[in-house]
Amino acid sequence: MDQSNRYADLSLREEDLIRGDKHILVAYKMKPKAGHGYLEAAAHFAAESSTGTNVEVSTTDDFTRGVDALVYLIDEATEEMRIAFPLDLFDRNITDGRMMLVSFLTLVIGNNQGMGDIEHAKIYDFYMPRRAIELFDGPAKDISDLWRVLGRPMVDGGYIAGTIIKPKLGLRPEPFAKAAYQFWLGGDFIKNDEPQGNQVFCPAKKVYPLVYDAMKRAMDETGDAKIFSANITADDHYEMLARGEFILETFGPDADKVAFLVDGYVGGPGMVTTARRNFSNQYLHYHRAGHGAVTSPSAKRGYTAYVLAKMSRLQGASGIHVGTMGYGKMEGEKDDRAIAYIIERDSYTGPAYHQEWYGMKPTTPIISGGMNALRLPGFFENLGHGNVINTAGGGAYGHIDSPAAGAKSLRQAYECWKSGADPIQYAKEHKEFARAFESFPKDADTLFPGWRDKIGAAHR
Ligand code: CAP
Ligand code: MG
Repeated sequence: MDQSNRYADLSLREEDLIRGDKHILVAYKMKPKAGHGYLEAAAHFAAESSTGTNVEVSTTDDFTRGVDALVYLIDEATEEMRIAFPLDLFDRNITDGRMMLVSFLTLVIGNNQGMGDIEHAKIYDFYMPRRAIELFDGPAKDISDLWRVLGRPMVDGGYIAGTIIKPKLGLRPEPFAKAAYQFWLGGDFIKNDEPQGNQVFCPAKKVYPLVYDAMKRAMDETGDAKIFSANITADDHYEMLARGEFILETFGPDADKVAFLVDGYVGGPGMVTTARRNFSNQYLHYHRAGHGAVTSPSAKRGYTAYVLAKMSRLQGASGIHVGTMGYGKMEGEKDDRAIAYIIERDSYTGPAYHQEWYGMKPTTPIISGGMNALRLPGFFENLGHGNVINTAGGGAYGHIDSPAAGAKSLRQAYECWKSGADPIQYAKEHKEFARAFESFPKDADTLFPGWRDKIGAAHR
């Protein structure tokens, strides 16, 4: 059934929709199944994403039609489809009237995934009007709260050198805490790896007291504050509360040095909001493990990593993993810096829409995935700044001298870039950075050909 006379209005102008402040706009790459007209398929897509189905129903009235989602732009040649969703379509909390991300997802990327007349559709950008920005929680804490704890300037406080306790699983409490202590002798920030929680061989109630003890010893020995990002991911709301409360009680007077990690993609919006609203005094660290299923460039459905990061800021992520922009081990490219810019700036023009955030706190770009000291200078040059959290697992625990040396090599890489120094020259004067070349020789050969001779025997 062709519903384009109801669910499409190509006369609508995007600037008018934006000025009207009553619509969420969504930009898709959409391809209809063979044999289906583009506008017809797009209109059906909008119907299924708002007030309709595949046939007219007798119960529709004029008010219903007033909240139809409307296709307002198509370009079959580029598979471009843009839809305007009336703000009133979206579900609101009965508790406090706020908006919820799950309603956004279930409408704009719900039933329309897998329709019989759609080959595929993927969101690559969306626009939130001011009223929607006002109605989402946004972050409670941001990187400035971490800079405060670390004794840094509250603006441009710079690079936070972090790691992930590796191996990913398999450490019992004592070796786990020892690994944390060893890194903290040189670094700032440690996170649980995304699957680490309360495994039978490493019970939370045994390991976190030991981690806190390691933190205190490292702080005493270095004179610097340290931060731990503890995983409170769980299916059950009350389990999350139990984990968070235990961790805060354990870290007691140093609970301000604890961030809470949530595996936000696999856990879903409810889990993120449980953390955001029940522990709003803690930095909310959003790990996106699993996101590649929909965000990978090879995925034709779902949404992009840019969209995921933008949604996480609305939900209140203090920081989210944004990838390594082609410098690490995960999929990515230099232009992925847009994923950092949309979450850290108050105003940014993305691939389809300009977005103002009206003072909503920024979400920190968290850089992780195969990073080490050698890869960082190029990364910072591409991004243009170092106001990020970097968690390097292999890059710290794979350093041939020690995790502390690995941590120091990460910071030295940042200082090298910030000073504009030549990495080879910098390596001659900074042992841990030089030893990163020996630790990751394949990277060194690729990034700094002839490095052995150039650095010389200084730090063999
Ligand atoms: C990195 C990591 C992170 C990935 C996630 C891992 O470890 O801990 O989970 O970075 O990817 O398990 O692979 P390494 P992303 O530092 O040892 O690679 O940050 O892109 O979401
Ligand atoms: Mg991990």
